[in-house]
Amino acid sequence: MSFLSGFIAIIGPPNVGKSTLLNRFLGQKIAITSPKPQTTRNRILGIYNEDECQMVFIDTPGIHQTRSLLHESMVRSAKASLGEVDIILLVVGLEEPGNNKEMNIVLGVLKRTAKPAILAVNKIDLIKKERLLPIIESYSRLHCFDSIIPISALYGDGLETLKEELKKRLSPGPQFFPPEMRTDQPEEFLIAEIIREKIYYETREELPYSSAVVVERLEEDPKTNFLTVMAVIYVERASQKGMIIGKDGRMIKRIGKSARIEIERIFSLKVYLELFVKVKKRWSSDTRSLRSLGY
Ligand SMILES: Nc1nc2c(ncn2[C@@H]2O[C@H](COP(=O)(O)OP(=O)(O)OP(=O)(O)O)[C@@H](O)[C@H]2O)c(=O)[nH]1
Ligand SMILES: [Mg+2]
Repeated sequence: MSFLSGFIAIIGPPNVGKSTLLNRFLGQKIAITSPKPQTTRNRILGIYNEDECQMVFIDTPGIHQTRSLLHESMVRSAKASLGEVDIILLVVGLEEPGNNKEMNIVLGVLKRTAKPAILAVNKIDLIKKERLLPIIESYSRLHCFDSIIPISALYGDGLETLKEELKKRLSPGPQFFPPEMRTDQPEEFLIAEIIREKIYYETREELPYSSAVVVERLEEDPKTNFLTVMAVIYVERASQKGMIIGKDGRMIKRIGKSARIEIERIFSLKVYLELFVKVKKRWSSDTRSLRSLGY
């Protein structure tokens, strides 16, 4: 039998568990996740390998009504990913699609492609089976999906079935990436993302959305097994800088500590993490700033 491969875009509204699903598929954290919407800002590539197949997943920012240039660039990158793939994996939560504006945008995008589309209804651990059926029915009325699979990305239910459905739709093709490769993102990006994830968990209101992180220095000392990381958290206003630092520096210490612990675990190295906070005025609505921050 020939080798099978394909590119799969994971798309959907914000906060439905797309990145959680990617991590679960790969058995490794590639994409950050959080209970707040609009966590993912870039397309994140994750490579899944078996002896006879390779699936290249592209996790995307949640599609939503845009409010800023940053959001526009996020939604654009989600939509653009559809052009690059063979299969579309639409992930939704448990809300009835009904009058949900975001869902209508997503379905509109889907209708414009002729690619096979699988629907994964996620977070089924949160409801009783009887309540699931009407949700599945309403989705099946909205689009002709190739398959609809209820899953729990968090606990793993349904993921084997979903994987089989995806495998069935792969085509004979090459191994696009070497089998030991999990992602194409540089270490600096993953580390910056982990710091950003901690900001999503530790801070409130507009702060997560006004923060961007850039790793400016990354140095590994093979003799001591120490990884030195210097990163800058950019915010949009001076008042936000104060909030990220917190009283007596407590907030930035909390963010730094939880990020350091996770970076140490992922890289199996001791980490020295130094965080700086800088103001880049209104970066989320300025094209040049967005570009310089990687959006
Ligand atoms: N109960 C439950 N929670 C889940 C499940 N999958 C994801 N979550 C939670 O849902 C929240 C959002 O998950 P993400 O993976 O960040 O969602 P996303 O779709 O990537 O979100 P954006 O990147 O903002 O578009 C997190 O708090 C997850 O822990 C699930 O199967 N069950
Ligand atoms: Mg995400």
